[in-house]
Amino acid sequence: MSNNESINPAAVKDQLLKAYPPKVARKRGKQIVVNEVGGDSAVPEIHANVRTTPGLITQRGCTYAGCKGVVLGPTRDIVNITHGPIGCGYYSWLTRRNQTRPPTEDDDNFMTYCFSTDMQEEEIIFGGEKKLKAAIQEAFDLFHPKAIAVFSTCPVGLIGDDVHAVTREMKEKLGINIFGFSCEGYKGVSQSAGHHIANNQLFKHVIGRNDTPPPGKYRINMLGEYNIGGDAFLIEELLERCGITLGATFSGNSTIDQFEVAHTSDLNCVMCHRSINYVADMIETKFGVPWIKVNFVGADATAKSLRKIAAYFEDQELIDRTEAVIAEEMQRVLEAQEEIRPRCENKLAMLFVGGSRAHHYQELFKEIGMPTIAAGYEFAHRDDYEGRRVLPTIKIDADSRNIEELKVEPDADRFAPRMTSDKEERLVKSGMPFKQYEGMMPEMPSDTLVIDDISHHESERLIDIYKPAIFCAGIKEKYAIQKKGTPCLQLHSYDYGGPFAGFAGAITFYQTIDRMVNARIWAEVEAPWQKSGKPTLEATYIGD
Ligand code: CFM
Repeated sequence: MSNNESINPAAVKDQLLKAYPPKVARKRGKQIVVNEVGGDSAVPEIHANVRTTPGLITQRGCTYAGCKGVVLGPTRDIVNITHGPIGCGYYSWLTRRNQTRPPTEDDDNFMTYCFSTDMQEEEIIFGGEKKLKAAIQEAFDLFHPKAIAVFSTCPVGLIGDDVHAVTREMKEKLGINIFGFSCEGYKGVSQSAGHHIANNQLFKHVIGRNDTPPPGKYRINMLGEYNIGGDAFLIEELLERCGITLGATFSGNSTIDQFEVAHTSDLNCVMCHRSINYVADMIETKFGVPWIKVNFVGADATAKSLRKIAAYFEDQELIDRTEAVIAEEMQRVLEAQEEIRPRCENKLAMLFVGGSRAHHYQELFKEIGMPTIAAGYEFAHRDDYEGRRVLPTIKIDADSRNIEELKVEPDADRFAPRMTSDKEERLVKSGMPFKQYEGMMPEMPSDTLVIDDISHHESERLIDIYKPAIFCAGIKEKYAIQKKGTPCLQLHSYDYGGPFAGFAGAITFYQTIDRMVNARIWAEVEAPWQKSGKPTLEATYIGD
């Protein structure tokens, strides 16, 4: 462990900013915050969801990635066609992280295919709509899918192809659900804009198309669980053991049929607040389904989330069954913690990931005694850092105005409040956190560093200063970090490990971290001649 107690976080911030020209330092200065948790969990304001300064190496992805790769990617029976150059489709073909389990071999699963219009120079010059129509027709003829979605890449927006006109025309012609997304990579400041665009279209074109509720007494949806490395499989199994029916997951291990009936469930549980809080809000307004924030990353968090769900339905049998599952699982979890904690305790973690995991994974580190000394999101908004309480004070800028905000009204026939006002009052009084998310910062100790959209330079300096035992990030950062002698766990794909959700996943995580932070190999990354400053081999030319 480094002597982090003697490190002054404000001085670290100055160190990080020192290399920048004054204008850049001023902007980054507002995105690097020394956390300070006051009374009533008040935290300092952070600058977030703003454009990355050109020239800085960011961890971020693009809007298309957020829409196609993240939100729609894990749904197995929609043919997702990328309208654009082949690279965009290929690099968002996430077969490793997006797992799915069709119930039978005859069920559609298109996730093993990569569909693209493969735009060439000719289409960039003369337009690509004809090629897009042909691609939709070809996919229809080959697969007869229930639905086809079309995703716009940067050149599509630049040349002005109208994907919505094409999808409308083809929907009429082929008689299946076909819809498009204006999710050009440049459309927003990050993949966050892509989530919003994806969710708007799913809400307009898919959710609510089938009013027949599937069987099940206690029916919920999981929102913002993308089945990375198989996480959703573990969550599904847990819910089933407790007696809770999962109507739809947006969108890990999902199908379009599940999306279409999602509005008939009785509760929405939000895992990743950043990517999907819009859907939770819209379903509530239109159909009357309330939502709560849950977290299935971390054993304690999993237990807490299951208890919240069971409490919502106010059925003693369900509550008892849930408690029995928790008790059984926690025994194994505590045994694993006891074994691993002494080897990991007080080793420092840093997490710089996406828009929710930098928060959720702190839970797992805490459970084996590892403090998170610095954390941040790539693209989250202020509410993900500071909590939803700041929503009314977030300024809308030109970039966020660029993304459509749907006006949603209660449905004239189908709006059905799921609770009587008595029940709601009772639950709220007992602490049921409807429509709440406290954010990451109130749960981090004071004097930790919170950094939005961290740059490569800042990551390197942080590692030099704190010498963390582990740094969690993604594939773009992984090898640069490891070359500095610090192990890096990818939290976007779990490298080749995981799943990490629920109780069984927590144990796998403890074991993974134990192996990584206690491997002696990291001390050997520096070569002998780098350590001594002198060459270890000398040679003299002796001539012939
Ligand atoms: Fe939500 Fe995600 Fe994340 Fe995200 Fe992502 Fe992701 Fe992520 Mo990578 S939706 S914000 S855009 S939890 S792809 S499944 S791992 S950056 S922290």
